[in-house]
Parts: sequence; structure tokens; C-alpha cells
Amino acid sequence: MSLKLRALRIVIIVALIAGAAYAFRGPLLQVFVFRSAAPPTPQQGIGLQTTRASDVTIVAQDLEVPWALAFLPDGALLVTERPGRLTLIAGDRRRSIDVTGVRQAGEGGLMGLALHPRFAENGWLYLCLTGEDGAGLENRVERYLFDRAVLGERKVILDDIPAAHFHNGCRLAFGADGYLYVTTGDAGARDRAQDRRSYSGKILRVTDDGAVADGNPFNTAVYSYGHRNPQGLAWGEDGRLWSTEHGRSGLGSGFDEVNLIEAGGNYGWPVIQGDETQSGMTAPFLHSGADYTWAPGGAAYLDGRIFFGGLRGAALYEVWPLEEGRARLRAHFHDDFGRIREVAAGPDGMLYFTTSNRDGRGRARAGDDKILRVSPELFR
Ligand SMILES: [Ca+2]
Repeated sequence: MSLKLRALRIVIIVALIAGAAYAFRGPLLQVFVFRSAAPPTPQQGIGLQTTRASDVTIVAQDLEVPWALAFLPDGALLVTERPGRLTLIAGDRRRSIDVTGVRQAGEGGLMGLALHPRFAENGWLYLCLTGEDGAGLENRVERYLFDRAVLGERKVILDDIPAAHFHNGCRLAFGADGYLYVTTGDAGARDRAQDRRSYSGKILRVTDDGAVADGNPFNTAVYSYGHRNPQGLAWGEDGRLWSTEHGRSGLGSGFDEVNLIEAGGNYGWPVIQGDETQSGMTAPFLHSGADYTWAPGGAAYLDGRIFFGGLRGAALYEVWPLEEGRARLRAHFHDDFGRIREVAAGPDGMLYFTTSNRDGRGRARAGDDKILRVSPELFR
């Protein structure tokens, strides 16, 4: 081969590689983010999106900011809609219940939903919502008797949780220990996240009627602190608790977090973020980096992986924890459905997730908002 031809071939190959790198710069940037300073090694490979939007089934549509999902023993689906509706979906049938006292304000409104571990016997359903007391907005956790699609016997089990137009937390989930875990945001007053007497910027752990859980680290409802706006809770099969949390916002976005939650842990907000460390504070297991924003919503654990919704990131994220505190991160359906908020593992082994394009920050598409279902087999 002549020298000229060989040079031409090298130029073409270099141009192709540069073109491909440019075309995939987004996915490459977001597919792998590592907690440690160690760069990704080639052995870990690069996992691009493997799934297609056509693999997804629409379970329900024309909802308004579906925030949390729960599965009833009879197979029906319950969803909170942020303006203040609890909606029951059973096949093609749908019934909405207006929840009294909800005040939708900014990111606040009707949010968290959980069923008691013995729901089949006691019918107890829990909601986390923004309401008003004499002093203004508050977030509170309420328990109801849910019977034949009616909400009865309302009991407020936690109240006076600071609320604001932003950062309300409000995810509810029961642990295997039988206690109810409640996330709270800093409600715009960042320093309160470090104040262990405040309910702002915390993960709380209480009994099924709102009393302090036995063994809590500070003999209060506080389980962990130093949080900004935790939005997802999911336990692994090893019992470890994972939580997704929004990092700094505004002009300097990024530093969204996936945390491994331990009793008494201080997760650093607003003192440390990203890879920063400080004695007595726990850095995130995984973060999005300084320049990328997931805006993580709900989380679910399935088959050894943590899935969570990305609002600004407009993706279904999958975290695969590896040895030595490292993790592999993949983004599925990037931009296919817009903003993704809640993610839940169904009793059928399928993964359910919701769009959030009607929350004032997205562009509503036909049928929004939706509940979608996908088989986790697609991600293998
Ligand atoms: Ca943190």
C-alpha cells in the first residue's frame, strides 16, 4: 500500500473515532460515574442504553404528577397524584379519591404512599403530604383505613415537618424491621439539615403509629441526617438501605447522590458534597459529578441493582454496586419519556415507573403523565 493511501486510511479512522465519540458524548458522560477518584478501567466496559422505548407497556395515562406507587394484595395499583388525588387503577377501571387538606405548593402536595406490612389484615395506608397548619405550610404523615376504595379513620401520625415550595422529601417506605421510614427535605433552610433536633433534611424512623422507633440513634424520630432532599428509599436483599438525594441546585447543579444509609449517619449537607470528606460525615456511595444532574426521584431494588428515576436527567437509572464501593451506572430510555419520577418493583417482578412532565418543569406529551412497566430482563 502506498504511503499516501495508508495516511488517508489513518485520517479516515481517526475521523470516524472522533465522530463516534462526539455523537455518544452524552451517554458516555452519564453512563459511568464513579464514586472513588479511581478512573473506570477498560475491564468494566462501557454499557450504552440497551433498551428501547417500544419494550415498555403503558399501564395508565392522563395522570397528573404521579408521585408514588403501591400494589394492593388483589393486584390493583394505587398512585398518589401530587395535586391531591389518590387513584386506584384496576385493569381498565380507575377511581380517584380527593385527599382532604392537601396544599399543592411548588414541589409540595400529595407525595408519599405506603401500605402497612400487614395491610391485608389492618387496611392501613400511609400518605405524606403538604398541608397547612396555623403557622403556614407543613408536611405531615397521615394514616388511613383504606377499605373498598374509601379513605377512613384519618389519623395524623407525624406533623410539623418543615415544608416549603422546594425540598419536601416525603418518601415513605416500611423496612423489614416493621418501622416506617420517612424522608424530609431541608425545605430551603439548609443549615437545619445538620440540626438533629429539627425534622428538616432527615430520614426519620417511626412505628406504625408515629412513635419513635426502638433503637433510633438519638432517641428521637431521626434515623440519619445531613440530607438535602432525599426522594428515594430502597432496601437490598442484604438489608442495606439505599437512598437517592438531590444535590445542589440552581446555577451550580450536579452532585446528586446515591447514599447507603446507616443509623445515626451524617450525610454532609450542606457542609460537604461530591467527593469531599469531613470527619464524622459520610460521602455518597455514588454521585452525578459536578456537571451532571439526575434530579433523582423514587428508587427500587431489583435483582441486585438499584433503579431510580431521573427528573432533569430524563432517564431510568440503574446502579450496579461493585466491589470496593464502586458502582456501574446505566441510563435507560434517555429522553424517550421525558422526566421520570417514581420507580417501584411490582409483585409481578416487573419494574414500574412514572413520568412527571406535567409538574411545571417538563413538556407534556400525548397521554402524560403515565405509569409505565418494563421487564427487568431487558436490562440483563
Ligand atoms: Ca450528601
